[in-house]
Amino acid sequence: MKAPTKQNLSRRGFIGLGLGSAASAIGAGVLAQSALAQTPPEPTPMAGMHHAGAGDVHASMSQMLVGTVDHARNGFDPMQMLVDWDHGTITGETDDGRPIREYDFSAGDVEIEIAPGVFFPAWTYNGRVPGPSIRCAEGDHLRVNFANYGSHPHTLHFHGFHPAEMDGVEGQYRGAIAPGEAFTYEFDADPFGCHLYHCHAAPLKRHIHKGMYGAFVVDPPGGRPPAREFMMVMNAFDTNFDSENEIYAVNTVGHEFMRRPIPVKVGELVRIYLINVVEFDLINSFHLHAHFFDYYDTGTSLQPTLRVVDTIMQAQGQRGIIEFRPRYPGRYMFHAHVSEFAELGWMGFFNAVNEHDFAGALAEVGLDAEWDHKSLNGSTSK
Ligand SMILES: [Cu+2]
Repeated sequence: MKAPTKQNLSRRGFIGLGLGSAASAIGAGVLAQSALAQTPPEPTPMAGMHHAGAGDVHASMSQMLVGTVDHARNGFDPMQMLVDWDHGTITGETDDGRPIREYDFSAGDVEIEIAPGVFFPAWTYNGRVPGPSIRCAEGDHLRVNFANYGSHPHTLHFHGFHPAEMDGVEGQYRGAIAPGEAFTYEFDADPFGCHLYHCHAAPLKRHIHKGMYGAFVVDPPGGRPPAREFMMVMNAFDTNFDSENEIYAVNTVGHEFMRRPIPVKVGELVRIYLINVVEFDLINSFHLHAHFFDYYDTGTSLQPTLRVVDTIMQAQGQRGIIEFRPRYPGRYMFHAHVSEFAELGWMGFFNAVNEHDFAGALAEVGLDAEWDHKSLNGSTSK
């Protein structure tokens, strides 16, 4: 076996790890020590971006963060993250005939742009924040190959039923996976619902707020009714490390959906898998303008747990499914019903249009038919 070189363990190397060739190099379970060569980025100074200076920020942005974020440089786009489910690769079958779904995860240190001109030294899964949006069907057998290319020990802790050995908690069983090491987590996807995974290394709040989390959606047998589906992780960033957040968002980039409203069609069912991972603040919330929705707490039931509401709240780690139908054409805000979060980035628009205007609404925000297709075909239940 060819040993990994320093070059293929670079940032691009670890992002690409899931895509084949490099994966075979970790079969032995230990990565070359050159993985340790990565140096963590220095914290970026954030003049004026702390709470005390928030008034200045607001004055300069008149309710909105000004400018645009370079998604190509980041390597991910919040708009694509709404629909880019990772279904893994079916690599076989269990003895009792269930699919074995395999996923590749690599941890690494990456600087990301979380608002126009605001950079954050993140710890990532597969080079992105949030990490890949895992999607599968209830009962699938999952194999999650995890390799740590980062500068700190990390784990993968999935919410769901599984044996203790697969719980991904530092100090327990296999525990934290050290830099340069690898481990495969293996368990059944159960129960169906809207779940999450995150790192469970100490100190937990630091590992989570640095960006180590993502969606874990398990489809029920038979699936849910057809809908346009979006994955939204409510997150936030403490850019000056004072244990308070300076930027709030859905899918990492503050006010992205203010700049680029999310296209939806009048009358269609819209389903949002909503997950709150915000550290340091006790409660987050989701409010939709001019509509009411049904809410399925944790998504573990096919019956709504709340009907006809326009605001829900989630503690950290809480999540659920929102369903609504746009009634009239127009732009409708959605945001945290905590004004501070909304002003610091957690606010966006849906752009509800009639069928004949939909292609235009897509083009306006740089989207195409592929995005439309993905938003309607994310489910793994057939
Ligand atoms: Cu970690």
